[in-house]
Amino acid sequence: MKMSFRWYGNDDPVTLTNISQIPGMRSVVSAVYSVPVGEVWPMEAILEIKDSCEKHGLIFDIVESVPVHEDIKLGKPSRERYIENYCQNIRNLAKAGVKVICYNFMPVFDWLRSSLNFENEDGSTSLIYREEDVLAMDPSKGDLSLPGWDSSYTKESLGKLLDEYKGIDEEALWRNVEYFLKKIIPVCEECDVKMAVHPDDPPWGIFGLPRIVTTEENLARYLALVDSPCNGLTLCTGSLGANPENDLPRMIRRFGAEGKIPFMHVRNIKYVGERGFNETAHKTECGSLNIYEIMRALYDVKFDGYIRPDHGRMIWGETGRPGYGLYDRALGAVYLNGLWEAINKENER
Ligand code: DNO
Repeated sequence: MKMSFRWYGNDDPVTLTNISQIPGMRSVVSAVYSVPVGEVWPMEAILEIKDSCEKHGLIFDIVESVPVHEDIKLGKPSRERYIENYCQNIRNLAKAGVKVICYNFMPVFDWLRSSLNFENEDGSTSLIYREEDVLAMDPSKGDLSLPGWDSSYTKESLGKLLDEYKGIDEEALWRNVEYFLKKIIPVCEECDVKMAVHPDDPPWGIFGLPRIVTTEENLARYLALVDSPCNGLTLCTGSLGANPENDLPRMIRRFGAEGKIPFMHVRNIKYVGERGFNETAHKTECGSLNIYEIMRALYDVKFDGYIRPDHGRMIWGETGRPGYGLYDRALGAVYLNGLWEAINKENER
């Protein structure tokens, strides 16, 4: 198991020095943020991240994310150029020593939350999701003030994009992702890079947009589109776990045994009503997910991929990027490493 930590580059209030001081930290999960979606990342920018990490005794060998241009998800003719660029990014990243690339195939929106600073009883703040609050907004009317949402879309461009998706149902999205994977996975095989698709968050369709990376059945279908060790998953417990019917340890045992989980995102959530949850501290007792059983399942499939503590709360007065502060994620990393050590030692006896 390779412990890692997400870093948003030089603008991140969390520094590489901070990250290097977390016990057991190995890799940095990062990306080139200065290049528009769909374009090629300059080699110098990739190497700059690598060098900065190495100066801090850390390794840059996993990327989150190389975003997929909407034209690829929509299956437009212009996808050819964006897929070619995507392949070039894979080649460039491989040259710099990157082994795993995380990405998602969610139309228009990445993860959705209804609040980024819900105040918990102990004074910490969390990201939360309440479906009714999200659905009360109408993105096509520009009535969208979702936190974390890409504000680079203007009202008009968002409306236009949503219109384009009117012709895209789940099956069309499946076809478009298959087309994409068939082009990029052979390049990954040549360069020895694994793709790790991130599940949809939350794992169900929203605003009438299709979402397909949602359930065990769909994950299996996704992997079967191109059966290759390079076509894998980012198994995100908080995203998939938002649907209580998703049995996370079972998914880990199934897909982990097939060697199809190059990357784990581990966090806990507490269910609040139907289609609602609060993000909590990582510890099992703090939420609805059994983090011990998740780590145990990883141990049982001899997991040797990358793992990172996902979203933390804001604690101890920290301010910064919601979900991505230093303190609670560092506690999460240490907790996960602690569980891992205990499970390993117990089983070596
Ligand atoms: C949220 C993240 C996601 C993830 C992308 C992967 O905190 O887990 O934004 O990075 O979906 O492409």
